[in-house]
Amino acid sequence: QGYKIAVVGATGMVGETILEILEQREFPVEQLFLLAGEHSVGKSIQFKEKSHRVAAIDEFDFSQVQIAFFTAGASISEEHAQIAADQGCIVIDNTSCFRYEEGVPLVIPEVNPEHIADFRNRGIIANPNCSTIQMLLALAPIHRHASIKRINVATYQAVSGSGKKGVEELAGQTAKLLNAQTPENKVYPRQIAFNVLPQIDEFQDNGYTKEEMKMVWETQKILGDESVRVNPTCVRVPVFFGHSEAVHVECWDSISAEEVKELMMQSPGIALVDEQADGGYATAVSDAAKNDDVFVSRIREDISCENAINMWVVADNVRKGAALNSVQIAEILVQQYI
Ligand code: 2RA
Repeated sequence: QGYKIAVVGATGMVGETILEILEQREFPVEQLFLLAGEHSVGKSIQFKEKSHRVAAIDEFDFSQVQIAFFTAGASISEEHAQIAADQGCIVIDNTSCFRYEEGVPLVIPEVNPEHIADFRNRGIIANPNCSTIQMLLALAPIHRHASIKRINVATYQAVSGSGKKGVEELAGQTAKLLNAQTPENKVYPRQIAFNVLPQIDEFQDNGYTKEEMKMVWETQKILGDESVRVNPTCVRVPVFFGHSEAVHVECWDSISAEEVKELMMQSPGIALVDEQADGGYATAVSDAAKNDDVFVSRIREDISCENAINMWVVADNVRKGAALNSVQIAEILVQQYI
């Protein structure tokens, strides 16, 4: 049996990767509808060796499909996603539009697949933010084993998190600087080439950025535990693909580095790369980019605090951080619900 699928935002980086992953994982697509905002209408995209024309979302009747992936930005989701769900399809939304709404499940398939059943409330399932997904893939087994009290995390996030325009800005600025020209900042408020920016998304009233608060709100919702405290600093780095995170986790119960390594080895979706030797750890470029796993390295007990562990977590932000996670949600939907 095949399914009728729509991809909204098909020409963006995440949309393109969703199509690539649907094909790679042989998702049973019977019919595919590619949709986008006005600027991309009429473009042609290949899927399974067939060319598909991108159509306008405004004219689309979503009752023709069973699943619609939304990945065209929060304003498009705000305008169209609930209408699409009301027309009868299940929306898997990749934006921040519905993540914090009650009744909308926020799902990482390896962590809280049981929440998918709540799609029945609104017809919408939200995909978490990339930096939360990779962190919780590594931390959920620890939470189940030793009950997490507090998470301290610093992220090192790739420019592909801002889509194609982020990648173009880093490439363009790098080329200009290497040719002794002055770069322009269009996407980021400061130069990103050869630099590190302690700001992702807009500032909130409490002095944190929205990207940082996403890690707080989403962790508590996905783990179903508002007592877990999260203290994040989110940083943009001049890396094209792959977010890295230095994670420090403090637990209520005792936990050792050996136990964490054992948990990581048993957990689906995680690759443990942890040799105490030069280069014996995962990095964005050499391990995470273009891979599906979340890589965990540098697991060690905190020498300054009881029941606490430090670790390094790296993943492809466009794949597991967005497209793959959405496709995995769709796989569970078709296997168990529709
Ligand atoms: C970023 N979190 O890396 C975003 C992408 N969703 O900018």
